[in-house]
This record gives sequence, structure tokens and C-alpha cells, in this order.
Amino acid sequence: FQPKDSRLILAHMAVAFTAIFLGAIAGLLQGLVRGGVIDLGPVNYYQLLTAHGVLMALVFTTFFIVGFLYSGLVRTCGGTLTDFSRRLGWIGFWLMTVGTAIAAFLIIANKATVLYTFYAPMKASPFFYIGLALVVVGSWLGAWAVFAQYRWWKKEHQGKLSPLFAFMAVATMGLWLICTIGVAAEVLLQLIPWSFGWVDTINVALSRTLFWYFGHPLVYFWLMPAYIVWYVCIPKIIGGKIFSDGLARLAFIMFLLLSTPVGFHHQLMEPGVASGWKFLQVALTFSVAIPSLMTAFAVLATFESAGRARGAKGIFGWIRMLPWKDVRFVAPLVGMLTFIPGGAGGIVNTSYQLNQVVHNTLWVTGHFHLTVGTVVILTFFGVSYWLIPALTGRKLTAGLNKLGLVQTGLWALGMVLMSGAMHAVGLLGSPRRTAFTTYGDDPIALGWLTYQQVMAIGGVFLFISAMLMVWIVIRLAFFAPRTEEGVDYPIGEVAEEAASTPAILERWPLWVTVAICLILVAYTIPIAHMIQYSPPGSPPFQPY
Ligand code: HAS
Repeated sequence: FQPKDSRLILAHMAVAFTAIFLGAIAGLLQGLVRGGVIDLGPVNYYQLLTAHGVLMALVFTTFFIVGFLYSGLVRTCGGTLTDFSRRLGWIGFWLMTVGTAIAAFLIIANKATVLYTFYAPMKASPFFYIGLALVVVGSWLGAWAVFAQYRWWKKEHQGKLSPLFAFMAVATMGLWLICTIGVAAEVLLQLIPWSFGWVDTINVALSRTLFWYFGHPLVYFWLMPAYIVWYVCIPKIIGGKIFSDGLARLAFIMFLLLSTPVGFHHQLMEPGVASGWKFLQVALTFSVAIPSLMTAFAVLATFESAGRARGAKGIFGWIRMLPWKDVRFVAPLVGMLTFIPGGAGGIVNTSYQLNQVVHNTLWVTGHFHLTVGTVVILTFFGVSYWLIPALTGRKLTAGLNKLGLVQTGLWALGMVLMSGAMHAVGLLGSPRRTAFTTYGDDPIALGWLTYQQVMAIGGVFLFISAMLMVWIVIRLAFFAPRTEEGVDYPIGEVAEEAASTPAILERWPLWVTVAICLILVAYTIPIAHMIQYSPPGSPPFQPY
């Protein structure tokens, strides 16, 4: 990497890991306050929960993803960012950083205790929403930087299929642009005017709908970069080949099409949406599981063919050939394995009737700690073990690799305990996002306590693992021995027999048009109903 590119990417990583550090502290504290173990006086449970959710789920992911996508574009599209992309990248970075700082300050000041989902009727300081708007606009510039680099490469290589990494980066950022329009509309047209007091009431159903229009594709914005790692980087790390370039691209196009018109599966218990529209979006949700199933198939096929190419025998002999001592492989692998129960839980969530059992219980918290909190985050941690050395020219020593394996193991153990207990106690009816003091001495709640203790023990393992990760990142960035050999940035090659990809997969205007049509079908009439039949509006609930 040229230093000017490294600096930009490392700046993103620095904010991302600062967010992990602070977010993990907030996570531990909110667990202890919720469990009634400590009392932090004026610092309340909801405030800590907001800090934890915003820092981990919104700040860490966005900064990491933008930085990671730049790195892959440098590696696969020309060796360096164009001046234009780099300049856009820096402006985007500063807008996101300033926005994050404003939002974080207001959460600390207890002026934005509205949880990471921040829809009405909970109301924050208007400046919190302005901070969030800056983060979104900054990320749009990041998306533009990605598109510009991709277009530059396409111009230089007329008629050629783009590198798989770049194609996937464009699909990810395309999805991001489409879905952030919802949250931008909610923030600009509803939340800011309402929080400044320019209007007295707010259409709550619309606010939640615009949020979830954004909130579900958001989870695929987290997942797709993890899939980039599984499809493109892992084959190289295990010494194999990408199973099928065409299948990988098709999966990403399916995410682009199907990720957005599904937000109602978060609102299945809401009265303001007619059941026909919920049914449609549930059907689309089942469809968006298909590219994940395709990914499971492709990744397993890559593993198996890599093992067989090295002489593995028998049905499962290839499993032994995988690099079990390499943290760059093991951390994402634990993420993949976690997606088997995590994805199954998602299917449960979206099954209309089952959603009535799990909605607003700790089951859902368990679900997303498996998905974003393990599948995605462990894959990103796995990336950090080679990306930071590649950027700083330092070496992942055998000692740090071993420590990485310990860190991954602690995360897996912590998550099995915490998320397992969350799923179980959720089925017993324990609500999510509710402070201990509200109902802690109720006889029913007493039955939940053992699970909550298990959750707390799991949380402690996770906290230790997060701190270990931050420490390893600092070592990799500043103290690990320098290497002259250059650090491998793993980009896999496509298996020869699977290299013929239909060019139609790269016709972006076509896919974006289909995506917009699906969104219009799924959302136009229900949103029109929400506006037409909305009650005069709800008063705000001001939690501070
Ligand atoms: Fe979800 C709620 C449905 C996936 C995140 N989800 C959430 C929330 C978050 C979240 C954050 O329908 C909470 C939001 C809030 O605060 O209220 N989710 C789904 C469905 C999927 C799904 C159908 N979710 C995710 C992913 C997330 C994520 C991914 C983050 C990254 N989710 C829901 C629903 C709700 C919900 C409802 C609302 C619940 C409520 O009532 O509030 C699907 O995309 C899942 C498909 C996945 C699969 C698994 C494929 C398996 C793979 C691994 C293969 C393993 C290999 C390893 C290859 C079908 C790819 C083998 C190796 C060897 C060596 C053998």
C-alpha cells in the first residue's frame, strides 16, 4: 500500500476500534446495571444501551466497512486510489467522524437516550440527529469514492469484467445508497423538525417504517463485506480457489434486489400495516435467505475442493486439510458456523406466527448478537489480523496469531453462553430493553435470573475478548516487528472451469431499476395509507 492510501484506511480503522473499545465498556456496564449488580446513579441503563448499540452496531461497522472496501479496491483496481477517490474518502471520513463525535457527546450528556434504532416517539436533541445525518452524508461520499474508483478501472479496462472484490464493493455501496434514503427522509423530514419544536407531533408509524426501510438492508450492509471475505479472501488463505465467480456475483445482485423491500418483518406486530403487505414482505424475506444459502454452498465447495486438491480422502477428509492454526481463517470460520443457528433464528423471526412469540423478547437480542455480533464481527476481526499488518508493513507474529486464536475462542465461548441464554430466556418471555428495576422482584422474573447470570458470565468473556482484540490491533499497528517481505493481502483466484460469468450481472442500471420497482411495490400503498389515515400525530416521549 502507498502511504497515502494506508493513512486513509488506517484512519477508518482507528475510529472503528475506538468505537469497539468504548462500546464494549458500555456493553459490560449496561449488562451489570440491567442485572441490578451495580448502580451508576445518574447514568442509566437506557443511556448505556444506546451508547453500546450506536458504537458497536453503527459506528464500528460503518467505519470498518468503508475502510476495508477502500483497501480491496486499492488491491484489485489499480494499486492505488485515484486522487479524486482519495479526496472524497477524506472528506467523507471527517464528516462521519465529526457526526459521530456530536452523537456520542449527546449520548454521554443523556440528551439522546433513544437506543440505536432512534425512531419516534422517543425524542433526542436535534443535534443528535444532525450528527447522524453527517455520518450518513459522509458515508455517501465514501460510496461515491468506491464508485469512482470502479469506474476509473472500467474505463482503463474497456469491455472487461470487473474484479470480483470491486463488483461486490459496488453492490454493497449501491445497497447502502438505496437504503439510507429511508433514514435520511426520516431524520430530515420528521425527526429534526419535530425535535427543534417546529412541529408538535410526529407520525410514529411512518417514522418506524422509514427506519426499518433502512434498518433491514443495514444488516446486509454489514453482512455483504463479510461475504466478500468469505468469497474472495478465504479461498486464498486456505490455499484454494473461488468456487464460482458467477454464483458469487449473482448472490450479491440478489442482495441488492431483495434486501430493502422486507422492513415490515420488524413491524409484524404493528397495527398500522395491513396483513397483506406484511405477507408480501415476509415472502420477500424468505427470498433474501436464498443468497445466504448459496453462499453456504459455495463456501463449503471451496473448502472441499481445496482439501481434495491437496489429496484429501473420504467424505470429510478435506476438513482436516483446513488451516486450523491460522487465526485469519479460524476467526471468520467461527463466524460462518455461527450463522447456521443465527440464520435459522432469522427464519424463525420472520415466520409471522412465531414472531408473535419472540418479538420484543431477549430472543431477538440473542439473534443479533449471533449475526452482527459474531458472524460479521469475527469476520472483521479475522480481516484485521492481515489488513493492519498489510497497511503498516508489520508482521502477524506466531505469538500474536496464538493470542488471536485465544481471542476468537473467548468470543465464541462468551457468545455461546450469552446469546444461548438470551434465546432461551426470550422464549420464557423475558423482554429486551427493559431495566432490572422495573420488574426484578416479580415472581415470573425471578425464573429468568439464572439465565441472566449466564448472560452476565458470557458478557464478561466477550468483554475480555474485545479488550484483547483492541490490544492486538494496537500491537499490530505500532509494535509488531516490521517485515521487508510485504504482507499478503489475500485475493483468491477463480477456479478455471467456473470462470465464465454472464455479463448481464454487471448491468447496474438494470438491477437498480428492478430494485426500485420492488421497493415501490412493497412500500407505496402502505406508506400512502400511513399518511392518509394517520391519527393527528403522537406526542413525544422524552426519556430524559
Ligand atoms: Fe435478523 C431482527 C430476520 C439475518 C441482524 N436481525 C434483527 C435485528 C438485527 C438483525 C440487528 O424477520 C434486531 C433489530 C432490532 O434492534 O430490533 N434476519 C432475519 C432473517 C435473516 C436475518 C430472515 N439479521 C440477519 C443478519 C443480521 C441480522 C445477517 C446482521 C448481520 N431479523 C429477522 C427478523 C427480525 C430480525 C424478522 C425482527 C425480529 C423482531 O420481531 O423484532 C436471514 O438473512 C438469515 C439467512 C441466513 C441463513 C444462514 C446461512 C448460513 C451460512 C453459514 C454456512 C456455514 C459454513 C461453514 C459454510 C439461511 C451462510 C461450514 C464449515 C465447515 C468446516 C463445516
